[in-house]
Amino acid sequence: MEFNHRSYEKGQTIAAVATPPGEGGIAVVRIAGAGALEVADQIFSGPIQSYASHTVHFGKIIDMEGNVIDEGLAVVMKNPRSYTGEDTVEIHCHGGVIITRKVLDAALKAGARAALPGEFTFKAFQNGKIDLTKAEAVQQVIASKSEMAWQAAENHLEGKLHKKISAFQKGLTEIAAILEAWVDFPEEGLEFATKEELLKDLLDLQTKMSVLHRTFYDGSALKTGFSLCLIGAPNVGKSSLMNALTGKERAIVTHIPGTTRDVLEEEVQIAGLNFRLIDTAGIRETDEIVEKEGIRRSEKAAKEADLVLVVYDVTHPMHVNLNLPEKKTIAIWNKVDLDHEEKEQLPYPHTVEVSAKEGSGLEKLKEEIHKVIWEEGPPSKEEVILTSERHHQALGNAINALKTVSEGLQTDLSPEFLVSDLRLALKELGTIIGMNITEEVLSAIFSKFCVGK
Ligand SMILES: Nc1nc2c(ncn2[C@@H]2O[C@H](COP(=O)(O)OP(=O)(O)OP(=O)(O)O)[C@@H](O)[C@H]2O)c(=O)[nH]1
Ligand SMILES: [Mg+2]
Repeated sequence: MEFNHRSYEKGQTIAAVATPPGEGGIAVVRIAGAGALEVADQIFSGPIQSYASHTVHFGKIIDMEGNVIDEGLAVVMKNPRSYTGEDTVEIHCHGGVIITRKVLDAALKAGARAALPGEFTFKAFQNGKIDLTKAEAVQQVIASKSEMAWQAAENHLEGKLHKKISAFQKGLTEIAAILEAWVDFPEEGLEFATKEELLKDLLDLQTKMSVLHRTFYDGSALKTGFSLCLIGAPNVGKSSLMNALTGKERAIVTHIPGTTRDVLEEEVQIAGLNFRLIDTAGIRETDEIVEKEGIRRSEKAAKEADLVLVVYDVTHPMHVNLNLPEKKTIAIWNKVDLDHEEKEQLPYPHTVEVSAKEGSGLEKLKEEIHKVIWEEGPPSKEEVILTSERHHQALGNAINALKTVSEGLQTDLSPEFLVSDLRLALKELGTIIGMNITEEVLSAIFSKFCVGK
């Protein structure tokens, strides 16, 4: 459904199922808006409107025809002390598909409107309960697939990104004020600071902003995860390794070379990160048409992967001709549980010995993956990392505008121009936290949310 927040009028009462569809212990139907208490009152056995805020009540949930749907709890939160800042009632019923639909239907018949995706969070943003960086973080926290992606989103939710952006804004506003005074009283020159001091402060801020800007490389990787491709000659144990790393019997394993014909994928968590682990057909010379196509796909998968694990059998060292980039390749000697001769030196800087069969060496392999991914060390838990393309772009625009200012300052450009570029940088920073933002951008942000959040 297209989310057009213009259709939402302040104070309208909305309702949605806030828990995922399917069977569960309980489900929650959320009602928020000026009429939330009235709506809930009509479908709950107790006098909701007379309950104190932040209290929980047991009762029957009843449809508009007076039929009992279920029994459950009503949680009452009165404005402004709720997520959205408006009156809110959450009805906890049994987690069944039919029950939750009936409870939601009852709320809609009692006067609520079906909530659009992200509309509760949109209300929270519009009512000033949270700024835009936090609103965006809400969805990211929900969508996080790995420990590290969650940590990055959680930092935004705690307001750390907002704090950083605000600090940049404050610094730039001070510089802008001095430059503006210079525009107004040119004959008095720069009264409150020398040009050198001003330039130093400006470059200092520019550097800090650039540091944050660069974190987007890590941030986007955290968000989307990494692809990890197993490649090698037939029968070396790629599929066995896929199964050992995922803890599932995902791929067929046999002693027959050429068992895997297609590209298989499975998500796996390694060292707090989300990986798409890809198993491929063994590479060899063949005229067999299906296998040939499988090998073509293997090579393509390896080329596109963030990281390649090239697997060798210690008992039959056999080289495959692949042009793998050294930096993103880890070589694996597999089957070290079997008797074998002295191993030769492989042309890759990262080499690990494992036995997919016995599970030995897997921890070392995970450590090596971690090392190769985070060449310069992983981000610390506290580090604020940009994860949104929108933030990355706005910060980049702000930095570019500042570059024009610092260059202009050095070449004695007229202060009017400097002020105007500085204002531009401030405006770009403002959009990150939701100032002067267009309706289209807001719609795009909130339409990615789930319904009920
Ligand atoms: N002893 C021992 N046998 C292994 C090990 N890993 C795999 N094997 C055996 O080697 C054979 C091939 O394993 P697979 O995992 O199917 O190898 P593959 O690389 O996926 O082979 P293709 O799909 O044909 O390219 C099977 O008989 C496995 O049981 C290991 O670490 N030790
Ligand atoms: Mg296989």
